[in-house]
Order: sequence, then structure tokens, then C-alpha cells
Amino acid sequence: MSLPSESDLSSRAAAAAAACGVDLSAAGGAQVGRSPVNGLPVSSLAWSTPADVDAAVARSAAAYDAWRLVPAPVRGAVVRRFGELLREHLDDLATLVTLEVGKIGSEARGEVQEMVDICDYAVGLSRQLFGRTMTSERPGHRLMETWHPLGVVGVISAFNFPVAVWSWNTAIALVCGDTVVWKPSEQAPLCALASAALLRRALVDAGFSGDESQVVLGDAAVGMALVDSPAVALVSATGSTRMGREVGPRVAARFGRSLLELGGNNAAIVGPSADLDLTTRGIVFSAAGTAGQRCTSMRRVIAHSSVVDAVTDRVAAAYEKLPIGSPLDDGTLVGPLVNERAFASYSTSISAATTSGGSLVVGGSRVLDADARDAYYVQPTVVRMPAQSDVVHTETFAPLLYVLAYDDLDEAIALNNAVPQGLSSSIFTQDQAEAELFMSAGGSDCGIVNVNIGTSGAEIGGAFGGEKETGGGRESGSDAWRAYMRRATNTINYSGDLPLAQGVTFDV
Ligand code: UN1
Repeated sequence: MSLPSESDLSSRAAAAAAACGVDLSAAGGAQVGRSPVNGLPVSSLAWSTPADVDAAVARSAAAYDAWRLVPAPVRGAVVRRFGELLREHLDDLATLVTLEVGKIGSEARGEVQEMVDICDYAVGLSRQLFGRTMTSERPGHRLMETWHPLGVVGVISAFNFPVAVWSWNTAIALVCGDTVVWKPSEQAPLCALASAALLRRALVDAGFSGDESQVVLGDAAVGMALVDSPAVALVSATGSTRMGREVGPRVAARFGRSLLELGGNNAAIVGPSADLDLTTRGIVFSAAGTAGQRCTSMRRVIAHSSVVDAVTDRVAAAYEKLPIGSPLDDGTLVGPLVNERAFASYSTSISAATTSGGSLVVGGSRVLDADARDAYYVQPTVVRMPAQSDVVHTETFAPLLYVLAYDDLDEAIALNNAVPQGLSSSIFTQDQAEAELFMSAGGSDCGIVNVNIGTSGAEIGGAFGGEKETGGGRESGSDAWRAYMRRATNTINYSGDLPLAQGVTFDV
């Protein structure tokens, strides 16, 4: 495994950031960011104070006054330019994603591609912010709805998608006429500064102030300053259910809007007719890819008793061969966990699973600790469980997969739905009736319900998000844009008379 030295890490990061327009030579601060690749420092920056957050929100609100009046397709043209800059700097941003959060090259580039994709989507959307026209019960009247910008949007994003999640929110918010203040994960400040520098360039080149996009750096306290700011119309927060439990009520208390993307506990049902080659590949990508650190990562396999042994054996055989190592090395498929805390929860969950009757099938250990003492590489792990015990109901952000058996599909669907989270789900089957049932009202209760693919790796065209403790928010494609706008209902009277609705008379 080839691991960079501290100076190599910082100089690679500084070069990638500089290519995106971030000058780190004048930066420097007390907050040291450590790379999961080897645990060594990769950045040192200053965090924002609550006063900085207020100032950023004030700049954003001032920019909003003008931005909301810019025609939506003109706003779309700025997003188109941003998308072009992202294409140009795809490798620079991907390098920062790898260095700051430890994603392998292909997944880091895929994440930046997701930013490009949402920009393309948003450009088209900028000409399609449609409202409806409704028939009126009164003669000579027309009803319609108009969608208007909402205001300042606060975006709080997590370490595991340090740039894409912001871009889903921001590309859509900008075409909708909103301005954005971003509190990125404290794990990925350089990713944030570089992405925001490209967006600023797109805005300034088009003649705007650049204040339409703001970044504030820091931990939860900085995020909470955004959450509590009355000038922030919508808080879009991605992270743990614990975080969402705090954010949601605080925003609601001031009658703000929130859009929450919280934990998942995603399962795949494997039916008796499933194509086991395809199923195995689908499971391995979703469960071990990104080292199990996607909110859509597969955490449970619920397999029919006729195939459960075969599926478990195939997944275990694939796991034995997975190349674990530095995400900077070509060929690595499983990079590091983000930090020691993540490793601790991986270990604790494995112990809890075996204590509650589970048997370890494959994995279970930390590896490469001799090469990288301060980094946390672990083996993707499968535990066969007799039942859905407490630990299986909990999201562990690591490559830890529980396998359960079922006998009839209703039982499998009940197990799928029995956890508190409701983000993603899938079924592997060749039986159309099983697939349809899983997607029906009596099927999966999740926001994402797939057939013959894993739980992760959604495209930007669909609405992304989930139910129950996942928070209920929807981002990205479909009509998710509506969360970023306010709706006005208009009644237009061209009758020359004044008939009242519901037949009310009020003669004066
Ligand atoms: C997340 O893990 O927070 O569907 C987002 C996926 C990605 C997005 C995941 N497109 O796996």
C-alpha cells in the first residue's frame, strides 16, 4: 500500500484546491483536518464563529433580493457554466474527495459526476418551474398557481458525500431563485471551499456578486447557528437521525422549513428465483462499496431459506477477494473508514450482533494497521443473524452486513419495514408478481424501492430521500424542486361581476 507523507498530502490537496481557485497560502488556522487515508493532517483552517454565520446569512439575504428577480433561465445559465467548470475540474475535486474522506478514485469521480448531472438537470428545470391552472367553480374566473423563490437556503452536509449533496441542493435552489449558505462536514472543508470557488466564478463571470453562495466552516455549533437563524427559510440537512431530531424541531419552532435526509437501514430481499450472480454483485457493491459509508449502503440481506446459504457463500467469497487499501492506489475497491469513532462503532456492532446470536461469516477485523497506524481500514463483514435484534435495527456506518432468512414474502416485507429508518430497499427476483408486490402500497415502506439492483447508487433524476427516521425529505430530481419554492394560488376574475365561492351571498 502506498501512503503519502504529510507534506505530500497537503501539497496534493493544496494543488487541487488551487486549481479550483482556492488560495490556501494565506489560510491557516487552528482546526486540523485529518485524512482518513493515513490519519495525517491534510488541512488547517479557521472555523467560522456564530458572528461569521450571521454575516454570511446577511450577505446571502442581500443577494437574494436581487437574485429572486433574475429570470429563471438566466439563473439556469449560471448553473450551466458551473457544470462546465465542474467538468473541467472533475479530477481536482475528486482528488480532494479522496484525500479528505477516503473514497476510492472511481467513486470520488462518480460523486463529482453526480454534481455535473444535477447541474444539467437544473438547467433544464430552469425553464420548467411549472404551476397548474385549475378550473374555477365561478363563471369568468380562472385559478392558477405560481411558484416563487423561497429565500436563503441553509445546507448542512455530511462527510460521506462531501460535495454531491450540496450540489443537489444548490443547483436546484439557485434555479429556483434562492441563495445558499453551506455548512459542510468538518471532515471536508477543502472540498467545500473548492466547490464553492467554482460556483463563485460562474456567478461572478455572469455579472453577479457571488454572494449568492456562501460557505461557513465548523462543527455542529456552526450548523446550529444556521438552523436557528430566522433569515434562513429552508434548512436542508443531511446526516444522522440524532442530528435530524435536533434540527427538525428547532427549525419548526421558528416556522422555518426543513428538508431532512437522515439515516438509512437498507435491506435487499432475495427471492427464490433471483439471479444469484447479479444479486451477489448488487449486494457487494451496495454493502462494501464506499466502505459501507453511504446512507444508501446495504445493511441487511433478507434471503429466502432456499437461497440464503448460497447467497451468503457467494457474498463471502467475493468479500475474501475485495482489495482493501489506500484509495489512492488503482485497483483498491474498499478504502478506509472515516475515523476511529467509525471503527469503534463497527467493532461494537459486530460484538453486539454475535452476542445476540449472530455468527460471523466473513471479515470482522481491522487491517493494514501496521502500515497506517492512525487510519482505520476494516474488512467488509457479514454476520448471519437468527432474528432482527436491536443492533440490526441500528444504522452502523461501516461495511457490516446482516443476513437473515425468510420463508414467505410477507414475512420478508415485514422484516424490511420493521426498522425505524425508511430510506432505500431492493428486491432481487425474476418473479414479476413479487417485484410488483414489493413496489406496491403493501410492499416496502421506503422512499427508494429497487428491483434487481442494490440499494445504493441512485441517479439524480429521481427524488432522493426516505420515510420515518430518514426524515421525509426529497432532494435532487422529479419534483423535489418544489421544496425550494413557495407557492402562490391566484384567482383571476374577468367576469365583470363578483360571484362568491361556495354560493355565499353578501349583497352590499
Ligand atoms: C448519501 O449517502 O448521503 O444513491 C447519498 C446513492 C448516491 C447518493 C448517496 N447517489 O448512493
